[in-house]
Amino acid sequence: MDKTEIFSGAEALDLAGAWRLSGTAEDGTPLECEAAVPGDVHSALFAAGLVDDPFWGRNEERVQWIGRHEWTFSREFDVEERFLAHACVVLRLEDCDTFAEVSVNGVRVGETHNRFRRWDFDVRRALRPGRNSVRIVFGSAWLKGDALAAAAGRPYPMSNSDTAWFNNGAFIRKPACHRGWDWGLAQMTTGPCGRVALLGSDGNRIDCVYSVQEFNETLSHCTLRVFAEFEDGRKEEKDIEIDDPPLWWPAGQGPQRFFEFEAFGLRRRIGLRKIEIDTADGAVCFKVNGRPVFMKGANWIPCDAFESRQTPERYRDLLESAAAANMNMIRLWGGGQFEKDVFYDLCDELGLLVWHDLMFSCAVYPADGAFLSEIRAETVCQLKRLRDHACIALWCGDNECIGAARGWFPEIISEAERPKYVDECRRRIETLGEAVAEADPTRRFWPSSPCAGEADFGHDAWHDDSRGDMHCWDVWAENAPFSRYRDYEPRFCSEFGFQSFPSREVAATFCKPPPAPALGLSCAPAETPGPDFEWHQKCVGGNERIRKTMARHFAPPRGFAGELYLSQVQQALAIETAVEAWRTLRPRCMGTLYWQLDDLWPVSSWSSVEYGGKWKHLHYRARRFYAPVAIVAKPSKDGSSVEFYGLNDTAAEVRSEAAVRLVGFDGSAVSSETFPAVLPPGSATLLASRPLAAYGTAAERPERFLSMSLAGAPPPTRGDFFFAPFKDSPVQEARVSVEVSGFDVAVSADRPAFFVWLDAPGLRGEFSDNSFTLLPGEPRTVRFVPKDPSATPEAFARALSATHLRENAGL
Ligand code: BMA
Repeated sequence: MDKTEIFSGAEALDLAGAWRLSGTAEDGTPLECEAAVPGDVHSALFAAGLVDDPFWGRNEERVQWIGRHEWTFSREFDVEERFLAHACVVLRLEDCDTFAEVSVNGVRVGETHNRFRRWDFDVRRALRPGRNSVRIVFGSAWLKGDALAAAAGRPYPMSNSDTAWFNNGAFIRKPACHRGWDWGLAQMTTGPCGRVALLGSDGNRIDCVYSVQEFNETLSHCTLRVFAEFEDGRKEEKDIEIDDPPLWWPAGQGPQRFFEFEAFGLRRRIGLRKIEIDTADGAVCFKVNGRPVFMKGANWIPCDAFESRQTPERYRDLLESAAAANMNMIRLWGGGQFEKDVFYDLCDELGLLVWHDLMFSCAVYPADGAFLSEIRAETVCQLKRLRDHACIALWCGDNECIGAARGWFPEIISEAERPKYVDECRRRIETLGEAVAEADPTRRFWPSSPCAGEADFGHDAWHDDSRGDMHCWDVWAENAPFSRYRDYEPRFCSEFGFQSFPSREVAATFCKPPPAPALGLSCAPAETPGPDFEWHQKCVGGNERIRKTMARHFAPPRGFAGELYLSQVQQALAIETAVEAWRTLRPRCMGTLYWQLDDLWPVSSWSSVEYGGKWKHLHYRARRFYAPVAIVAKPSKDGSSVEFYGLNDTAAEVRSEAAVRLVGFDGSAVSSETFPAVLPPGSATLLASRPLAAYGTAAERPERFLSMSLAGAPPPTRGDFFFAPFKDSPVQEARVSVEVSGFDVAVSADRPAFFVWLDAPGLRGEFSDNSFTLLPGEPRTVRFVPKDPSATPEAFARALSATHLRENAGL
């Protein structure tokens, strides 16, 4: 979408560029440096060499003082006399974080107290021809939050950061995760993080343009009603009639076409599509252009703790990775931020629908009149900005706040007080619902994620899989086996996740990892990764959970490298177990969004893409378990047989043949069978069911596994099924050979090799496949697609390594 309209009807003077930052160091001595605007104080201090890298080691603790200080951003600029002839001149601030006093030439022109609103201050009389100055003094949101909390009379706790220093995030309208989260460092940053510009106008400035798409029943005609709101409060409308509208589809369903038009002197490009959500009988079924679509995706958190590094390239890299993994939906999670325009532009372009939380998360929030009118204004402002994006599928009131109000913080909130919090939660959600109805009546408002349905406060949406969207955390948070996922039959699972360690390459960016052990050696004491590594785990007990889970599944890890590798393998196994099981439930289940896509710093976390963009095992396997056409095996409910399902998310019937081979861990072919696979459009089909006994006795089965494939269907369509944990199976020493030619790698193995992992540390890019099973006599060629144009085949050949399960588990 073309966003120049915010300047339309107005002459703009962009104040982006080099500003001065001044404040005081930790010991109170004055401090000054250059600061890029848009930007934040942490980025500026780090760029100027005034603080150590907060990402390295345990430096995070040493930079906390920054969030408790006051910071001034200032600059000078020239204004021509002609510009001052405009009847109206405003100073516009976007993403201004958070509490700021703004003055021009020493004259106070306004103050801000909410990052999520756009601020326009009348500066015409404060400006003069020639040299001018602007000063933005940012107070500490941390201290402000503490003061508001002290005045509130009742506690308003926020959860999901056991290591946070600041705990009053509920009172301040800035990204909640700035205080730290169970995957994020605490970096209570501040600054003019978005656009700063002067706009001169004469009554014709368009404040926003948005539209309503009205389709006839067959979608062969669309009336596009385009509205413009002007600075003086005028509102105008223009209708555009479109025959045979070019439809926009989510990825995997059809092309992402756009309609271009001109209205009110602006050129716009939007995706035309009809989006509905069928919630009958507890369902959560997104229908696009009349077609039910199974939502496959992940949760999004802000892509960097440093605002200055939230660049268009980073957004593109991550969202392209999501689309490449066959995702069609991203959940923009409520503890982060309303995203930059580029995020939504890319989601439009790539066909990624957005489940859009409003910015509330894991907390009880106040609901006094001032707070409610503030969040109402913020919601109206953001929705008018964003509503023309085809990608946005719904507005959701918050993340996990119904649960927080109903039952969290028992040590802080007494049972007697509880109803007040639930009532405040209801009032906040009602206010948000009204704001959505006012600013974007074209979309559904979903009260909270998870929740059992519209305005339903009475259910435990974490464990009730009968209605609404569900957050399924038993496996990670309650240590349940991966098979627990199969016990649930969610209508839509918007969160479930399992953590892993980062790769060695990423770990090396924040600590000194121990040297890789020679193969065949066990973990020596010197290989313990140390406190810097542990610091980069923000979920209390997280590393212990990762290591204990390993003991359930695998022979002991070989050294630190083995631990890193196995942690990523088991994360992939966990999520694959869930997604495969839930996709077979279609149409009862119509969506799975795992937690989480990305990281905002290098850390052990639930992400499938590491900080910096490197894909973990999980992301490669997501590309397979989210494939539009796939074959999946899962145990029957009573555990006595294996069921084979064909999955088809495309709009066309697939006629294929399924092949199932029973293979010994030594590579021997035990038996095989084929059966027809006729997969109707948009379906999960039970193709066959076989008693376990068909695959051997209870003693024999752990020595074998199933390898499945679908013939003729678009790749990748292979899958495995294991009868026992790997540690109980005779996983063999296998020799995996690689032959490199350019960026092509021919890989082969003399014995079955599992979770074969190709890696080219130091080179950015992805393999066409990775984390796969390799059978003897079935070599494969995969291709590395470098992201840096300067990457050479020679550098690739030097960097390339291959490993697999047996090399990492088992002494
Ligand atoms: C969910 C999210 C996040 C959190 C994640 C992992 O509840 O909403 O708050 O990071 O779990 O604990």
